[in-house]
This record gives sequence, structure tokens and C-alpha cells, in this order.
Amino acid sequence: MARIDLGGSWSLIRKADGSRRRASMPGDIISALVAAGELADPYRGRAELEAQWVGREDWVLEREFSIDAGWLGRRDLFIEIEALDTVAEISLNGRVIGTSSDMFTRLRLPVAKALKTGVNLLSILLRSPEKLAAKLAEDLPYPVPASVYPVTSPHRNLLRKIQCMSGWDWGPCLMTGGIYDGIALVGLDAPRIDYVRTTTTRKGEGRWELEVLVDFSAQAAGRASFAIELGGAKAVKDLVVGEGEGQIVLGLELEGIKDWWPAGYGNQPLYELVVRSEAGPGEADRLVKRLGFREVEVLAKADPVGRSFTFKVNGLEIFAKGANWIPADALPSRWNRERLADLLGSAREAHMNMLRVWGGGRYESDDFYGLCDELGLLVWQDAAFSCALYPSTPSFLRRVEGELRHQVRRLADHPSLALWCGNNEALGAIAWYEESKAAPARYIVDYDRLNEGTVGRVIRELDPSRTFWPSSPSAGPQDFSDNWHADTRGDMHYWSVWHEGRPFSAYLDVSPRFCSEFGFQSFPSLRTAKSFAPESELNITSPTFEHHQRHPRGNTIIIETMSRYFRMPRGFRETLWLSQVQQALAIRTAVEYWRAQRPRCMGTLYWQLNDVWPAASWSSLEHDGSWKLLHHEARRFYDPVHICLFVKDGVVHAVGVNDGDRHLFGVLSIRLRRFDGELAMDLDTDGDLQPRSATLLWKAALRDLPIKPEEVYLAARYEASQRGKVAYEPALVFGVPSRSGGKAEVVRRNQLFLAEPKRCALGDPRISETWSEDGSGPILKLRSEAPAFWVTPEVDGIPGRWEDAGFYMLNNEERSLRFVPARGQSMPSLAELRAATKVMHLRGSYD
Ligand code: BMA
Repeated sequence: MARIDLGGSWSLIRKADGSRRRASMPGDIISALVAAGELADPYRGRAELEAQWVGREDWVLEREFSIDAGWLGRRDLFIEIEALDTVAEISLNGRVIGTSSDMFTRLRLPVAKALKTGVNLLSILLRSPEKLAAKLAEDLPYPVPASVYPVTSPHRNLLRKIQCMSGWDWGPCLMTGGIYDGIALVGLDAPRIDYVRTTTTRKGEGRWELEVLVDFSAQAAGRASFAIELGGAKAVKDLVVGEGEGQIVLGLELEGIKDWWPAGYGNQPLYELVVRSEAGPGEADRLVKRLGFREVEVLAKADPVGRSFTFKVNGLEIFAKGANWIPADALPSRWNRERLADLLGSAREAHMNMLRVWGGGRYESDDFYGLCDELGLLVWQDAAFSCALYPSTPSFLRRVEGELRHQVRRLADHPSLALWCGNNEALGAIAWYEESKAAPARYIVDYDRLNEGTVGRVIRELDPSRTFWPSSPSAGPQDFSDNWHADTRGDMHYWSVWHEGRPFSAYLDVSPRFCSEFGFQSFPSLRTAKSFAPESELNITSPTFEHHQRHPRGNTIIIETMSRYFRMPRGFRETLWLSQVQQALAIRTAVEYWRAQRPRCMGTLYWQLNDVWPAASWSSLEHDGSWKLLHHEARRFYDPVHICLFVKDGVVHAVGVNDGDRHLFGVLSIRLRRFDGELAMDLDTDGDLQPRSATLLWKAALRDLPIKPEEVYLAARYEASQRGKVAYEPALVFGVPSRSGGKAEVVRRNQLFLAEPKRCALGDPRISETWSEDGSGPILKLRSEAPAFWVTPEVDGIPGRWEDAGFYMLNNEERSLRFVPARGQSMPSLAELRAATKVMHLRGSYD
């Protein structure tokens, strides 16, 4: 394959005045204007508001490239654009070679008639998305509403463009445009390989049958040969192809193949499949994929509770642990593999095994799915529709059909891809708007034409191996009932705590089969706050800070919730930090209860993993990838072995969950301690955990405890061995390794306040710091004199984190920590770290 990468330096021309500046492609218009010094970085202060005109303009992207005469002789010549945002007309040397109006479709534009030897001029006219959307809205026979957010661009639902680019309740409105993921000139003499889809069938231990379906297009009829190869096994087919599109199937019998597993269940072996097409001596085509061999199904079956929702991989039922993924950045120029690897690596580190690629974002890049394949992160993929009604005009449906035909065939072979879903909350949205409430029938018909008639039909046709789930949330196929508050069937979005202001304990009022969204906001860290707000605006209610909160009642809800659970924090820094404590507490409450409901509940995906810009939001990772306290907490509450602690209906419970396939022989120690650490009650109980189970190990009514709930907290320690009972030594206190006969291979601890923390008289833990250094870098040793909660060594000014945060320390406990620099950064010196680190903990947040 001859290929010229057309990425690099382009010119960006504002159509209205002909002004030019440089633009780096792949990339986007707003980023180019920022780089040219014509716009301030829209993430700083309120500069986003100054960038709103960009989406109301037409722009031209232009570049020259040169080819030699050899190129013109090739049988197939085309320009390939992975993603073009959005409504565009593409010309080569003044001749229109194509148009596009869907950024989720790949373009392969024939250029034989326009290409010339020497210098060529490629030019892409990008029309104003905002003006086009307004025009499309005018032409509709009746209004088709969408949810709008504080800074917004109207009618986003009429464009096939990332929906959250027009603003969201966590994101800015940046209606940019551009070329994403790659652009190239390609020359071939063989039939062009458009897509490769494989079917893998297990035949026995390590033996698989591989069927490879190749979609191709030939520019001329003639002889051709297709070959596939995987790990030394080969198959070839020679045939005569006609001009136009065709399909061919090849097969291989494979041996010695190892299964691909989600994270936490085994390894992720990947095998390279090479597909080639040749026709004589000229340029062949070649496509390489990495395959993983596994069986995946979604069990959504009627059962005595309602309808299950369970992922099953290689015969094992998997409890899905994860979060919702939104685009890595609001500005596409800032998408790159490094950042994806960082964010996805953090998901894996927190013991996640699934991410939901939410419908308000995009079908992600090849890098994204490739990394999920490597990391064992299962992907729930929404089609790109969210929180809106959508038209069902023929042109809209035609566009969607093209988009899905591309995306399904592009993505279907990723072993990580576990489920296709029709949309995010678009079924529920029929009940949201005045227009649809007044005349539901027309919108229901629209919905059905789009979702069942187009999205579902195409997915079922092109990827029959996977489940198509109609919407999220949904009670299941053919069931169009509201599933927001139904915990007996399908997947649920549970928002009553955040949006309806119910207490954290309300998470215990439901036992979802699978909770695909639930969330609680927090503020960003001080370091992130300083990245967008000047010193004078570092205040929760300053205009800049309020601008970086897109939920209309967001800051009020955060502060009001603090007043319910915590003593009011001292200052700005403590308020930011405490908001993260409370977010971690909220989500942990939900996850621990729902994990304890296994097997009724088989998945929790919290809202949301990441951020598109620096702001207050529901994320556990900040915009720069750093960990909020929720992410540290997630690493604990998603641990494959965990002791879930919760109070339900006045009864405190300790439930052991074991996601693994080994029986655990264990002992659970329950301690009630006063806030000076003194024991008020202690007992030990058997803690055997079956593989893949949740087991109630201990419970007690609060009123039967020997002390008032606000005078103590519950500390649980679990020690287990996979071989046999751990000999238990009752004199041991937490934090001291077991000296007992059987070695504890698993040690876990967890703590729970039995009353709102604000009612508890915490002691001052007087945490002391000892700094030292070895060959791997600085070490911070902390020592606490009284029980300390949510201990957080917080760094200001240095990108990176201490390896743990938000942890608990018993009196006289010591804890040594190392610093983890942000990806690509070097280890700071001891002196720098020492100056930048402040140890936060609950008692230290108020006077
Ligand atoms: C859900 C999501 C998002 C939204 C979030 C927080 O409904 O699907 O649309 O950002 O809630 O409100």
C-alpha cells in the first residue's frame, strides 16, 4: 500500500475574511486559534465564552502535497479521513471530491480524476455547525427538542457530531471542527480491504475456529488473491473479482490459543491477524488486527426478581466494576494515546473491569479499544445519542445507517467490546420535554425508527455475536417502560441521591440488577483549581469557579450535603478536599451495598471516570488524569476481595465479597472503637468466602450495641488464606502483620462511621511526618496518635500523587508512602515534595 500521511501543518482560513493561520492536523479549529494566539485557552477563567463565535463561522482547512508520476498509474487512489467534524465539502485542486455530514463515518474519497503530478492542493470547507443546526431545525415539520446546558449551542441533536461538544452538565460548549484520528492519500493496485470481521468459535482446549470475513471494493474487475495469517497458520484464496464491493470468507483452525480474560480474571493474550489482498505486482492492501479469543454473552433473562443483567465471559459470570467514559478532552487536538493510556491505566489500577463509552461522546479511537484489549477493560458501547429526541427524517436515518455500518465493522473484533447499546437516556427523554409530553406518539415513532429500525437493525445484522441493548437505562428488549427507578430488571440509572437530594442511605433503598449510572459531584483539587482560576478567584462562589460548574445547582448540592454529614470546613482548600471525601463516601456507600447484593446485582458503573476540562464534576479522575479521593476509594471498594460495611434499617452489616475463583478461609475481626482508639467492643467471626460470592459475615442492630453510634466507629479487618483456616491471634491490632500459624494471603480492612461524621467528636491525631529517601525516590512516613480518617497527603504544584490517599490510620499506626509522578514526569526531589505536600484528614479540615 502506498500511503502519504497528510497530517502535519495545514492552513486554517476563516471564510468570512480570508484570514489565515497555521493549524496542526489531526486537530481542531479552536486549538489552532489558541495556538495562533487569537483565542485564550478556553479552559482558563471564562475564556470559553470568548470562543463561542467559532462555531458560527465557516472555515477552510488547506494544505499542499506533492506526488510523483508513479502515483497516477495506481488502480485505486483515494484520500482517507478517519473522522471529519462535521459538515464538510472536500476539494482537490479545485474539484469537489466529496461531502460529509457525519463525524462518525470514515471517508474514503476517490481522487483519480483530480490528482496530478507535482503539487496538489487539498481543501476542506467546514460549515458552521451552529448555523446548519438552526437551518435543519427550521426545516423540521415539528420541533425535536434536546436537553440544553448553561453554555450551549442549540439543536445539537440534528447534527451527527459529538453531542457534548455543545455543552453538558459537566462540560464546556466548544463547537469546534477539524480532522481527527488521521488523514492520508492511499494508492493501491489490489482490491481495497474495507473491513475485516472475524467469528471465533471454541473447539476445545486451546483450539479455535477462526472465520475471517473481508469486505472489499475493487476499482477494476480481474484476478485477485486474499490471504490471512495468524501465528504461522495461513489461508489463501484466489478469485476473479468484479468491479465494486465484494465479500470473501477465509478460515483457519488454530491451536495453542490462550483465552482472553477481563482484568482480574486472567491474562489478555492478543494474536496478530494479518489480512492481505493482492492483484499482480502492484501495491497490495494489508490490514492488521489484534484478536483476543473469548466468549462473551449478556444474560438478560426473566427470573423470579424480574430480568437479570449479567456479563458472562468464558463461562464465568462477571461482576462488572467500572465507570462511565466521556471523551478524553473537549478539544480534539488534545486527544492522544498517552492520555488514553494514562486514564485507562488508572481505571485498571482501581480494579475496574468495565467502562461504558457513553452515548453523548464518540465511538472512540482505535487506540482506545486497543488499550482496553490490552488492559482487560470490557467496553459497553453506546451508539452516539444522548439526552435528546432525534428526528427520523430519511436523510437523518441514512446518515445514522452509514455511521453504524462503519463503526460496527470497525470495532466488532475487539475482544474488550462486550455490548452495544442504542443510546443514553433517549428512551427516557420522551417523557422529559413539553413537546413530547403533549404529543408523545410522533416522538415514539421517531424513536422506534431510529433505535429499532436503524441502530438496532444494523448492529444485529453486522454483529450478531453481541447483545444489542436498546437503551441505557432499559428494562430490556421490547420493554419500553421507564427503568429509572426499577431495580428488578435490566440496567438502571440511579440518580435520586444527587438529583433529588436524598441521603446517601437512599442507595440502600434499591438493589439494581446492574447500575450503569449513579454519581455524586466533587470539586477539583487545589492544583487543578489554580490551573483555571487566578488567585483572587479561588473561592467556591467566585465567577470563575461558578463558571467551572455546569450543573445549575451543583455547588449548592455539594455544600448543602456537607452541612448534612460534616462539620463545615475551614477554608477553600479544605472545602475542595472535603467535597472529594463526601463524593468518595457517597459512591462507596452505593458500591458496597450493591456488591453485597450479588448475584442479584451484577454490575456497578459509576458516573463518571474522567473530565473533558478542569471543573467541578462527578469524575474520579481530574482533567489532567490525577486521582481524586474517589479514585483511591474505588481501588479499595472495587478490590476483588472486600469487606462491605453498611447500615441498613438500623442494622450494621459486614458482607464479604470475593470475585475470584478461589475459596477463601478467613476470619473477620470486628472492632468498635472510640475516637481515641480505645476498644468498646471486639469480636471475631468466621469469614469463609466462596468463589464469586457475597456472604453476610456479621450483623448487629445499632440499638443492641453497648455504646451510642456517634461515640464509636466500626473497624473491620479480614485475614484469609486460600489453603486453610488462618490461625488467629486475637491480641494483634490492625496494621500489624499476622504472626499466626497459617499465613494470611489476603488482608483487608475497612471502616464505617455509624453516625454522621459531624456528630462524632474526633480526636486530634497529631500526624507526624518523617521524610527519607532511597534509590527509588522520597518516602513519606506518617504516624498517627489517634484514629485518623481520610488521611490524604495532598500535593500542590507538582503533577502526580502519593500512592495512597483517603486512608484510615489507627492510633500509633505508621504508614510509609511513595510518590507516583504523573505520566511522563520525573520524580521530584525530596525538598520539592516536602514543600508541596500537606497532610489532610477529617479532623484537620475544621477548627
Ligand atoms: C446522566 C448522564 C449524563 C449526565 C449525568 C449527570 O444522566 O447520562 O447525561 O451528565 O447524568 O447529570
